Amino acid sequence: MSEIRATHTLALAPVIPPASTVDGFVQEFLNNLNFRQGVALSSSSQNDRYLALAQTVRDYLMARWLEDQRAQFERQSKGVCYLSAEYLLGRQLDNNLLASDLGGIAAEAMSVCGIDLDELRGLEVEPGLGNGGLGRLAACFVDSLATMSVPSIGYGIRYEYGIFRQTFVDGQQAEQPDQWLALGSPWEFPHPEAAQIVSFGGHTERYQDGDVERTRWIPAWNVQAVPYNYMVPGYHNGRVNTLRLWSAVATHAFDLRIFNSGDYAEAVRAQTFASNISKVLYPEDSTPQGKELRLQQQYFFVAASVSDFLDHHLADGFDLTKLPDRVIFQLNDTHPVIAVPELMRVLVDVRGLEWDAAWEITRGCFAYTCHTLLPEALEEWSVDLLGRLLPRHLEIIYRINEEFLAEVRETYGDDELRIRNMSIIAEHPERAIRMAYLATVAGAKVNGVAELHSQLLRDKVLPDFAAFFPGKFTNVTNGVTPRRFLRLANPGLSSLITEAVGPGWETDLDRLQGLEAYADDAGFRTAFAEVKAQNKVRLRHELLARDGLVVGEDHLMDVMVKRLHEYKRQMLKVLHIVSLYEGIASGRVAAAEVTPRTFIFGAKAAPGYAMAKRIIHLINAVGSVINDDPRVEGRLKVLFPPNYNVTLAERVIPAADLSEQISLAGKEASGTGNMKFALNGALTIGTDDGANVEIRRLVGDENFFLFGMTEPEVEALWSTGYRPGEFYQADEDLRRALDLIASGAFSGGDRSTFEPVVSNLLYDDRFMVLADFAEYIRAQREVDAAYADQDAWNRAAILNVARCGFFSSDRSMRDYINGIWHTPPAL
Ligand code: 9GP
Repeated sequence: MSEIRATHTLALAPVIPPASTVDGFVQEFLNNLNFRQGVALSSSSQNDRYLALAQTVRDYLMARWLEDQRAQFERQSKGVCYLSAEYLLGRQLDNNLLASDLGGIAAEAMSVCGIDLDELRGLEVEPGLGNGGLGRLAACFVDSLATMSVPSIGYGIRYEYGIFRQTFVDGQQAEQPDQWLALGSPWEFPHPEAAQIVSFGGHTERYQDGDVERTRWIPAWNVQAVPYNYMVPGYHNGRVNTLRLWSAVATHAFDLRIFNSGDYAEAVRAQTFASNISKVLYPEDSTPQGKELRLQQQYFFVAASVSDFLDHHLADGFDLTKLPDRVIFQLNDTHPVIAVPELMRVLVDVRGLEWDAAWEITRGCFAYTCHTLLPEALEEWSVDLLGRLLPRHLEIIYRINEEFLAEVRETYGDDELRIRNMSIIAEHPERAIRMAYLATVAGAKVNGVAELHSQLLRDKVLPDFAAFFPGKFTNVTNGVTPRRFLRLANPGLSSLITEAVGPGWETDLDRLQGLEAYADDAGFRTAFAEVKAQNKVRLRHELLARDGLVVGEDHLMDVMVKRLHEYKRQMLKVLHIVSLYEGIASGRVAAAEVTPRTFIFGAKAAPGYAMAKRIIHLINAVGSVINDDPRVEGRLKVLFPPNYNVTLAERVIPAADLSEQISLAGKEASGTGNMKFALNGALTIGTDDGANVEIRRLVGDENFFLFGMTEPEVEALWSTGYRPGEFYQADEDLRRALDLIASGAFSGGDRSTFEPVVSNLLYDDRFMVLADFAEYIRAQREVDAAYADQDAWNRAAILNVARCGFFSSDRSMRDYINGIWHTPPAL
């Protein structure tokens, strides 16, 4: 970076942070309020105060941040560039106060100024730059990298509008734009002077460079990628890493000549085109949509990131053949995979390397994480589209494929079927680039995100590649940051843990094992139960204030929060609720016999995913009938707060008793919500899927409610021909529940409203809800029985916490470092 290279003596002067005292904090806060916000304390708005507070926290972190950037550049040791199209960051203020250990001082300072810190906290709009698990994982990983002092930089997109804001209109999902930037964004640092140019379209041409024939790309249009830097502070280690998100703007603001002629729309056409690229996050987490713009987004951010790294992070005269010793670009799912041909293009066309040397470098610089098992989520780009948008990249991909298939031929001979199966170019239904294949061929390592997922990836999704590249495939089970999801989200439990096992567990989560001994301590169990009860009260207040929803008092808190997708099987949960309701309403079951439960849902559906939206509608419809029916009063409650996000997760998870992880086996790659719940002392009811398998193994069968088919059983049932109607006929509870929905009982008597949901289950049921229903109900009865013995339940919950230290994202990072990145230990 040019500012780092400056040699003027003043440039070497240390950056002095404000004094770490209440007075120092107050002074800095008032300075920011006066000189940056331009207001006096007496006349400042709450928003001014929030912004000044955020600026003050930044000021404390600044010296370390600048020092870390300088040191990283000077050391030139191997670092990680994490390429991710999504970062679901959550609120920054509390996290940054916690990391920098300024919480106490800030609270006192605010009270000196007559300000309620909690009120300011509530003003922050979280940057929702991700859809769900994938984006939140990336946010956990950058937190861990900073906490473990690993030289790294996260690259992504600064979407002007993040994941849509969900509202319900008559129980149906409506999507509103997420205007997270509207009231100012104090955590970012724009650097327009460091913009990169990113090109699109046009054609390629050959030319002679001395004896060598070379290719150049003559693009049709360019946009500027403007970086916005975010601080990523490590926890109590004085380290501050960088997240660099790119925003697209036109290379020329507008055409003054056309503007003056009166054609205003045409005059700003380029500006509109460019800004569209980073306008909005695609609200999809499983199927590619809005194809062209999405590919533009992907190329936009990886091209800017690769150039940024090569131009600004390498020492002068850096020998590019050593690049694999200097950087690893981690590809977070297929979204950034176009970085592979981009690096090849830069090395060959721009830096003048020979193809073979460039390929050697490229193969050493990338690693690929796959996050899915759904074939529709493995992106493919039509050759036509990719060739139009990135003609040079298409040529490069063709050559990579040609050389790769030649190697395959050398091993297997002319086994055309195998060659067709392994080709990076799919031929049907249209010619398309299989991005997962490209990533697998180029990546030094390919990993799945839980043991079962990695095994299925090897055996089912990419078996030919696993055979061809022995040793390339590996597993890194996901993790979550204990700082945000335990320390911040659950202060009560955190204090209890610290009292029991001592300080330091936040960065060494295996120490939670020390809680094992306390599971048999009656006093500790009581204290643990008290914390859970307080967390429920906190949630009660939150949902009342946020959405006017009333949580049942002394209820088992049964929670299913995650994206709405058929494979996750929110429908199974609905059928359980309807079945309980039907039992009481019909008089067959006495209300007093049913464990009082509040069911909490949180879920956004992709706007184009009709079935998912119908299921949301159904959940709300079931909720409004049940919540109004005096026959189940005090027994059943169904709450669906809209717009589930990280901020709400931090309230819901610590209050949960039961964590619903009920996907069809073989469909959920890992899940990370499952880890957050277990760490916060909820018991899981779950299938043998994703990371549930590892959670169950660690917490013990007796502390986990397992149900449902295993993945091989699912496969076996499919192959013999699955007929959901047979399960419907065979199970009276199931029939009653489905019939009640079909009868219009939840739609004012209108049978047509939920008919598509019912018939989808009866005649298709791709995710085998009906096949697992009976087992699920059986497991839920076990839950009721277990919950009746509160003391035993608390013991099991404590053991869940004690045995889940493995699921720290710090451990995931260690696995990446040791098995994939080989970055040197932190200094
Ligand atoms: O669906 C997976 C989820 O199981 C996993 O926990 C998460 C993080 O690895 O990634 C999700 N995948 C996607 O969102 C798209 O591939």
